[in-house]
Amino acid sequence: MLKLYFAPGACSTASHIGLEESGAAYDSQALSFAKSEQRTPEYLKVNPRGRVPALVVDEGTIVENTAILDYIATKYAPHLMPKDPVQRARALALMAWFSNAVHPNFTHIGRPERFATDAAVFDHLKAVGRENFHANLKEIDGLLAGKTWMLGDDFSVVDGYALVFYGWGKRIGLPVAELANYTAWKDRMLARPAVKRVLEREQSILLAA
Ligand SMILES: N[C@@H](CCC(=O)N[C@@H](CS)C(=O)NCC(=O)O)C(=O)O
Repeated sequence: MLKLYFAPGACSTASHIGLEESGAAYDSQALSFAKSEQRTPEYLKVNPRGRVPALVVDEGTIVENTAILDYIATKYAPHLMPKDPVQRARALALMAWFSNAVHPNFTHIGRPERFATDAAVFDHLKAVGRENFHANLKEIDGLLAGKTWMLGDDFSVVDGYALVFYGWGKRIGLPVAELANYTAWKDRMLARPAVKRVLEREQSILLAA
């Protein structure tokens, strides 16, 4: 049996959507960051880094959205990743970029103390993070031009990951509605029953007006 550990509204929404779209049976547990539940001794046994998502499978625990999403597609839902090697490499490249650039830019806004010890530079780090994150959202908007889904005609696990950042942009008050391609794609995402179920379970800001 699979078990997903997630936090509502966190980057783990990507894996949550991937699992729900895959149709695989899974159990899940929500952790509250407000209560620091990602740092309890019980959870640190699951993921010693104290981060979500973590997916417990028969053989142990898988962490990192990119790895979890690739695992889900490979094992349960091959239609959620491209079969062609070049297209598959492009899907992985997008998820790697989400993980190593887009997500850390957002982290600068909420957790500047992770990038500097001098509190005098925190406001600067927040401002630069916000600017860089906004630029990333604009780049995603450009990538979606003329496409139905992130990779083109076929929905994939990359789509669930891209939705995380639209929600975060909305949360911090960036003018996401101005991003025409990204917003139209977000509306297509919200029309998918599996996506809607996950967002309702997580009480996502994406469902608010
Ligand atoms: N690159 C990792 C990032 C994991 C990560 O940083 N998750 C955040 C939530 S978005 C977390 O668990 N934060 C808890 C904390 O920092 O205490 C992935 O994609 O899985």
